[in-house]
Amino acid sequence: MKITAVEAIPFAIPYTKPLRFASGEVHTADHVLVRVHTDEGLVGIAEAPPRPFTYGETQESIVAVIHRIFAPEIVGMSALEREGIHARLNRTIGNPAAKSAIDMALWDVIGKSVNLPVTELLGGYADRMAVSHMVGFAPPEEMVAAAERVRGQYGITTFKVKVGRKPFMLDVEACRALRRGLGDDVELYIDGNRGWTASESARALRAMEDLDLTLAEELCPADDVLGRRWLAEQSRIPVVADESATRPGEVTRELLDGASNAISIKTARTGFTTSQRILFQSEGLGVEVVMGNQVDGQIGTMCTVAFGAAYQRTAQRAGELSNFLDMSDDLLTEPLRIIDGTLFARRGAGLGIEIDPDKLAHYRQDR
Ligand code: MUC
Ligand code: MG
Repeated sequence: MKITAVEAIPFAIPYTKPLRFASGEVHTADHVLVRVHTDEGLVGIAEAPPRPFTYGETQESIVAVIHRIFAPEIVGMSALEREGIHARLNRTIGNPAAKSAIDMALWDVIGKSVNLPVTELLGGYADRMAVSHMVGFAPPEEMVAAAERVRGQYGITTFKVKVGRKPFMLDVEACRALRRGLGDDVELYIDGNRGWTASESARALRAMEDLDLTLAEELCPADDVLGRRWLAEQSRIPVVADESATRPGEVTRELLDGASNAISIKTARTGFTTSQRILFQSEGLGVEVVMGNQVDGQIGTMCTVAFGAAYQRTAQRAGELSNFLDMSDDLLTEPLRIIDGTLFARRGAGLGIEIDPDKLAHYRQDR
């Protein structure tokens, strides 16, 4: 099954409700649809969401690196040669979203070729995940109203609250309002996107000790090596590495430095192949993992749930699978549905999703 072409199609779909967090804002899903074609006529799909504030990639850079470097390197190879393909892609440093979309499109094509769902090929542990919803920056009453709406409409009861504003008491008050408004039955955890210093983070965690938060993600800068260790030592809840642990080597460094003791896995930046490595590494070292979200659209969200449902360690806690709810539209023929706080992986071959040609024609940016 030879790869005959790799397409990278830029598209743009506006958000109805932009997401605001300490390292940036997302108003439009300026993503790239990646399609890998094979000589058997099968086409694998995935999407690459550029996040310049974290990885330096832009929509233009993703299209360019795929068309100019990655496609010429892998056309002619077998779609099953994933290790060889990664060796070629990794001759170019960086570009994690572009590489990951190619990887996941290859898994989609492999699933289609054997008529099996990717989630079963990966691990087949479960067929669904509980959903965690991200609550972005806004005045506290709006954050509570947004969470209540999502709980009422979709049955979601786990919320990741964006923090990292200054003064940190703004976020302490927002978290307090969320706990008061939503009650004790919801799970709340926080993500600072590196917005605070280590000492602000320590003070904020102390000020929120009575709120029963379950996780604290990426509160201070990744390069504050000793500050992070100092913070993790005194934190009473697991400290999750997200932007600071985007590759297996960084995961090892974060954990052995004592800077974090849980890992966020995002298929948008490590695809399925490297996400497996990070998952097994975390499992071997005995740390918790969370399925994160890179503000993915519906294609990326289906990739996250296909991976997260496949393994016990990823399926056992709610995955971040709901950012697409704030988009005005998407590209799929059959939209994703979150019901009773749960999202199912699809039972069809590969990822089980199809692109609607009319929607793609409408939203693509290259014609
Ligand atoms: C997160 O977990 O940080 C915001 C930007 C991004 O790349 O991911 C999100 C959520
Ligand atoms: Mg994060």
